[in-house]
Amino acid sequence: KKLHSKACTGTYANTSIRRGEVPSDKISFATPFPNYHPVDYTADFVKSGPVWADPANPSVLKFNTIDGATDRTSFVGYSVENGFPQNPIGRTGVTGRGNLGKWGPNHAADPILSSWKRDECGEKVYDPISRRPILRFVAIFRKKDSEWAIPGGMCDPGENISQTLKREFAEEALNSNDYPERKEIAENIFKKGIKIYQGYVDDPRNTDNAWMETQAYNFHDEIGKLDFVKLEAGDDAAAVKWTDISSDLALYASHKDFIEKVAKLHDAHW
Ligand code: RP5
Ligand code: MG
Ligand code: MG
Repeated sequence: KKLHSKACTGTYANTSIRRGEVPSDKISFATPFPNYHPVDYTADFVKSGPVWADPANPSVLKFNTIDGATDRTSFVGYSVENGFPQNPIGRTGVTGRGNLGKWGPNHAADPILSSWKRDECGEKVYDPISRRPILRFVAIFRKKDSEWAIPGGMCDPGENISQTLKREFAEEALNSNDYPERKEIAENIFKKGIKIYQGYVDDPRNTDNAWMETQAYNFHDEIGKLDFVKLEAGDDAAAVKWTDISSDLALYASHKDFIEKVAKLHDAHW
């Protein structure tokens, strides 16, 4: 599986900045590539030093450990070259932090809420070809990227994974920013989660020195008791909806891989 398909060709994330070219056989930093000419890019909104961003100079940071309230450990492991953390998957054509706040790993959480697709009589709906029941999940539409995605987000400093999963779901799929009382809905939904994935994410914002890592959890509603929860897009989500799961899905970053794992876990149509 190619872990870098969205992070080493064309332009960087949603900018017009061209990534330096990285032939597919030169992705690994272990492969010599003397003609490598990455573009150095850190977005102005990162450079301006918002609370969630690291200082411009990484030499004051402690890598591969918990550094104050920031988790700089990695699920993959990485080295620090000349003071700069190095992308464990390889070259991306961009140095610096791009749109990401942290040098090295930027930790996120992805909450995948699933339930069975049902007809008007409440019976499970089967795919006519695979003959497997169709699973659905709550997807949001990412404003900036114009792509459907899991309603995930960055871990706040000091927050544990279960708090991030609930908070991000509440913000993006329940609009808890405008209706704080809806945080409680998320508290109740996310009780028994199953870890689907932890590791590197093929995110279009990744650079040679900053990248996304996530923990994706599935919260499955077997009996459809959550089908009536009122979804409302909030924060950086422009829309939210229950989405049928199949291999035809096109989703942000590595999210399709996570959804495939959820489908297989429940023996659902894929
Ligand atoms: C992806 O970016 C992760 O899988 C997660 O869904 C998301 C976190 O970033 P924001 O939604 O906060 O932009 O790599
Ligand atoms: Mg968010
Ligand atoms: Mg998000």
